[in-house]
This record gives sequence, C-alpha cells and structure tokens, in this order.
Amino acid sequence: MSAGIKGLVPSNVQYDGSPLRVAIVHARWNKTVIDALLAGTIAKLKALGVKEHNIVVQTVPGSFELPLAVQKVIQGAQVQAGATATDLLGGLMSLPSPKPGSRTGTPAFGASSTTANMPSQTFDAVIAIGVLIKGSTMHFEYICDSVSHALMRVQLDTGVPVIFGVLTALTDDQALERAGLGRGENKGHNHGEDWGAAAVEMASHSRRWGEGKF
Ligand code: DLZ
Repeated sequence: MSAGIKGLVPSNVQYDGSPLRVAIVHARWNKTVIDALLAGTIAKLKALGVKEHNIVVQTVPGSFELPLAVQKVIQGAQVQAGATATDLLGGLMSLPSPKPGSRTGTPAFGASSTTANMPSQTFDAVIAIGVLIKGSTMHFEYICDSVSHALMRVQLDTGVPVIFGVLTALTDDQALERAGLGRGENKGHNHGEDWGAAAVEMASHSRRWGEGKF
C-alpha cells in the first residue's frame, strides 16, 4: 500500500506552553468519545508545558451550545482581568501621598511594574470539543453547519484562537477511530492531541503577532 498524503505535518518549532492559559469547553453528548478526546487534549497541553492550574475545563450539554459557551468564557475572563487591573490600579491610586519634605520620585512600586507583574486571567486559546454522529434526521447537518460557522465567528470577533475540536462523524466507528478507540485492529488516532498542540501553537503565534513580532 502506498503511503498516504493526508494529515498534519508536525511543526519543527518547539512551542512553550508554560506561560499560556487555555480553556477547554466540551459537550457531553457521546461521552465515551468525548472523554478520550478530552484526556488526549489535556495530556498534549501538559506535555507542551501548559500548567495544570492554567487549564480550565467547562462543560455544556451538546455541541450546539459550544459557540455561546466559548464566547462567554472568553468574555468573562476578559472582564475578570479588567477588574483585577482596576483593583490593582485603584490600590495604587489610594497609596498615601508622600509627606512634605520626604523623598519624592519613583514609588516603591509604580503603575508600570504593577501592570507588568499582573497575572493574566484571560485565555490565550479555547478548545471547543464536541462529537456529532449522524442520525436518521437532518439534525446532524444543521448542527455541524451552525456550530462550525459560529465557532469561526467567535474567534474572529474576539481575536482569541478557538480550536475546532468538533468531530462530525457519519458512523460510531468513525468517531471512535478519531479518538483512538477504534474497535478493529486499527485503534485510530486521538485527535485531541492535535487540538492541544494546535492550541499551544496558535496561542504562541497570537501573543507574538499581537506584539508585532514575526
Ligand atoms: C440533539 C442532538 C443530537 C441528535 N445529536 C447530537 C450529537 O450527536 N452530538 C452533540 O454534541 N449533540 C447532539 N444533540 C444535542 C444538541 O447539540 C443540543 O444540545 C440540543 O439540540 C439542545 O440545544
């Protein structure tokens, strides 16, 4: 049999996940497959250096709920980060004024150093995980179509990379094989690992590109 040409070529850059914060939002439909994909995703994130406390996992009922959930998670974290910044700067503003005659100039900690040391609460990437398996009605087509478009819209609207971890399988076996759970001799490949790697790569690119570094 000739070698296939399909698939992802691994990057030759070793990305460092250690400064990154990543959210995973997953559906609960088709739980066996979801559990394997979630485990594969988390294992890859950790292997690339993302710290356990910087991986936040949230769940929703089905894949149809993923886009709104991802958007809310991104926005909520941004609001929280803004509030933290305001609190810190508010504390800074309420520092007692220097006594007359005392040394003036640079305070013990200034606004810039406070901001620079502030822990980031925003997410560098969000991974949306769902498993859609075709049934006997048109449900599958509608959900696949709307979820994929909506997840794309969320990442373009927010500027935060959203990884498309939604399997759209025509049969149970297709879904199982894409989670490394194949029932035949070939167990398949756990795509969650690819999604973890894609999240670290895109989050790293986003940080650099956002600073104008290429
Ligand atoms: C209703 C439904 C069906 C039939 N199939 C799936 C599926 O294969 N995978 C999945 O993630 N969700 C499915 N759902 C649930 C919908 O995504 C959604 O949760 C409900 O329609 C409620 O909005």
